[in-house]
Amino acid sequence: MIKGFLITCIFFIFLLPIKGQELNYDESKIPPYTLPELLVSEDGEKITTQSQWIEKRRPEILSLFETQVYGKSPQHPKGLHFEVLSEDRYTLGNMATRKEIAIYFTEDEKHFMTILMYIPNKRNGPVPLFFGLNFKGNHTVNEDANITESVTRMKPRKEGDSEIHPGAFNRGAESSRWPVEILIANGYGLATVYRGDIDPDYDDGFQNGVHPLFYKEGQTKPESDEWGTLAAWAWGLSCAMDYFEIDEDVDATKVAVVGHSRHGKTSLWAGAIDQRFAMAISNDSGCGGAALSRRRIGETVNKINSLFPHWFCENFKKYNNKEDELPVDQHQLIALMAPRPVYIASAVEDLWADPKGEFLSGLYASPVYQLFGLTGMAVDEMPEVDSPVTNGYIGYHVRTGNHDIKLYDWQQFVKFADRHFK
Ligand code: GTR
Repeated sequence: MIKGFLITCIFFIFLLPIKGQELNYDESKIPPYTLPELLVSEDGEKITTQSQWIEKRRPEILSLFETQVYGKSPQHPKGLHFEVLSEDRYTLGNMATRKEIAIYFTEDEKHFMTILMYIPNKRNGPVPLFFGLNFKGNHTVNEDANITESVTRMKPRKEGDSEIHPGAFNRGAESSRWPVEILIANGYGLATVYRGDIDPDYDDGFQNGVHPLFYKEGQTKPESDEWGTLAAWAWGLSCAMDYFEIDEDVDATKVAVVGHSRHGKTSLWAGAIDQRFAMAISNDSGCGGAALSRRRIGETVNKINSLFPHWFCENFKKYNNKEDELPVDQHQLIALMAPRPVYIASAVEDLWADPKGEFLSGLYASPVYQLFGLTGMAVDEMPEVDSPVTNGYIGYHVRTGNHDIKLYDWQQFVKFADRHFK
């Protein structure tokens, strides 16, 4: 653990500058920038009504994010089907029912992801749900010994090694990030999927994961404007929505898609491509998530594309060190949620993710909510640490501490969901 941390520090301190990627953490060194217009369409028309936004401007912005940032995803496959693999009514001290559901992407059932779901036993009908990806496998989310262990898939350590690492992570290893019992006690269900079920998180030229299922004849990797790994993850979450719509225990009109860090980027993109998600929550999502790219503080487009060449579409690399040429910025991604509620969470020590840039995206997305007669961000200035802003449809907090998703974050998400779902 400590060894891993030290290696990461050494990596960031030494290797990045060597690659010519200077780190800036100084507000005063942010170059002047102009954000792309939110409410002026490509042909110069001013967007002043909801219908202009819905019919004209939103599709333009969505399409730019699709072709220039995350990449276009295919339709849900024809073979998409589901199977409830297990159901246990007496889990978490008899407070919850645990279900595991296979979401098969193909008719032949060779490619699937497994949803782990907890539903409160005390309920009067279908329940609202928090839903998001986990990093290390479904079995790491809770100590519950009966969760089926995910097949953990990671970069092979050396040539010839397998990408499958059995037993790589202990049961409950990530439980601090998933306060299941608290969600259940508050009347919410929780559903989660291991990201590696959809696409393992390393650059293998898109040979594993779901991408090859959609290659046209002769195609060996996505086109420049087609999906990278983040888009594949978001697409997988969207496929799960098809299942939630038929699960009688779930209120599919109240599903909040939630994610930390790279999964926070994913939850925002999932909320953009699939408007059935009633809320999106991004925790410490940073560059390519809630943070404005043009601020170039902490992680930049060039850095993220070098460290994680598989996350975005190939076209996004055109903007390495050329943020001003990006036809969009991340406030427009937040705006794609409108009029649905969205929550942005930051951590004050997480300078790599640019907390201020995360706040500003929410602030600058707010004019779209006004078109719907709603308040987006309810303040104009970044709030103090640990002082959540939750009056509007764009919630925000910056919490004490480091890059992580903690109980404090979840407590704010529950309060925000209570306001909008109950
Ligand atoms: C970092 C990456 C961030 C963030 C984070 C995470 O290394 O630079 O953009 O996504 O990983 O997902 O934990």
